[in-house]
Amino acid sequence: MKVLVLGGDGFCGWPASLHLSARGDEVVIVDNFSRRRIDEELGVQSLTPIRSMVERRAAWREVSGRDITVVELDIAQDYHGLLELLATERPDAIIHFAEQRAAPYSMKSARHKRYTIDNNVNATHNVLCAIVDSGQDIHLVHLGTMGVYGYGTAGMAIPEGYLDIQVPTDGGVVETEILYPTNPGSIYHMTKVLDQTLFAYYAKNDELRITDLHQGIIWGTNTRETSLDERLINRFDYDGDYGTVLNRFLMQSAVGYPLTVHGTGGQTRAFIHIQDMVRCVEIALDNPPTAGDRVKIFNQMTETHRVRDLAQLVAKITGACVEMVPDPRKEAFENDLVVRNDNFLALGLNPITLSEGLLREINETAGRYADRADHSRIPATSLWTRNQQAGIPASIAGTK
Ligand code: NAD
Ligand code: USQ
Repeated sequence: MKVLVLGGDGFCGWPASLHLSARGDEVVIVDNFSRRRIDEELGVQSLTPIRSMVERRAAWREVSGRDITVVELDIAQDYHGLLELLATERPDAIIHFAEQRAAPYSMKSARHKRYTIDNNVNATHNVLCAIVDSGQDIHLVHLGTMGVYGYGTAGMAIPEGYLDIQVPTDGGVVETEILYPTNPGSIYHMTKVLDQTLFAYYAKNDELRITDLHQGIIWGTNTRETSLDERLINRFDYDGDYGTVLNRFLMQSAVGYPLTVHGTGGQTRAFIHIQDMVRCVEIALDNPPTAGDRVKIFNQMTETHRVRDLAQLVAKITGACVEMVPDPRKEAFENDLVVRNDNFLALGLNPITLSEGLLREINETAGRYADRADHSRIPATSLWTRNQQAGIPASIAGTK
């Protein structure tokens, strides 16, 4: 199958591209390298020494004997470039990873909010519009987020996208189905809610074949393919804007920084290992909806955990100390989260669990590159409102 991987230089896109190339798919990476420019803007680099795309591609050719095409293109801004690319490449499927994906970055300032909305919503709409304009029957697989649902469950397990409801009418109770009500917790998460509406519209009006993967927080760094050669190594974000919670805890334990639990640490979130992410993308590609179907939604997660429990688990394995810090986000102090993920399990996903993988991640990645860490970039300082405070540990600020 020929696959365009939009955002193929990123944390998820790079390992997904290699995984698909390894199984024999023809892969075309499309990226504007904005994520590497954001590293410069924030003055921080991936903990792992990621190589340029030129080196990555050459290394993959050397290691696997397979080639990946790379196209530099801004899919949010260059609609005609995207349309031309579809005409020349004629892909069977597009995987869309190309969005600004950090909630804290999206809340930094008015400029960051506007950039995130502009980039993400335009990117998604351009892709949908170009598929229709091209006249081709291309399956679109999009990486969405568990955060579209919010993280409360009203006592029920969160279904995969759709909620069965009963509506009282004059003629009696009518049974119907709606998209699960949305409750985004940041400007970034809101862009994924807007994406959902774009998908529903294009599936209905143009009968596009669309799969939306509501993904939880990824943990881990490397996959089978990115581990084959150090030049293929994946990025590892640890800074207060892009680092996600479990990878931050792994890195903090490796560099001797207190594990920064925001607020009470009562937030429960959904998680998935990066190797399972690439497997899920493969499964989604191989099981497309039929033209005219509603958007196919999968919850792409394998476990749920409370943040303070994760911190305790990492502390137990490594001896790190846990520190409660102010929560820079406006979010629930405590929430429970139960999620259905039957679709992927039924299609053959065999999840990697935290208990199997944590120690390996610490030894192979966080510990190995610990000397590349800039400690000043660790605390989360982007505030959701003026009433929040930066998540700086008191022991580091010197106030304890
Ligand atoms: P990332 O920032 O590492 O990768 C995104 C890539 O897209 C980058 O290489 C960036 O340069 C590119 N890009 C952004 N805007 C673009 C544009 N307009 N044109 C072309 N390229 C553009 O992010 P990631 O962690 O790989 O996430 C990929 C997707 O998965 C995102 O949509 C994100 O919302 C979703 N997701 C990620 C996680 C996670 O934990 N990392 C969890 C759930 C969902
Ligand atoms: N948290 C801490 N300490 C930290 C970092 C985070 O307690 O040092 C807390 C946060 O306050 C939050 C939770 O951990 O309650 C999760 O934060 P996160 O940064 O790991 O995850 P989030 O901001 O939700 O975003 C990440 C990805 C995003 C993806 C989302 C999936 O960056 O692209 O969409 O996970 S989900 O969370 O399921 O919506």
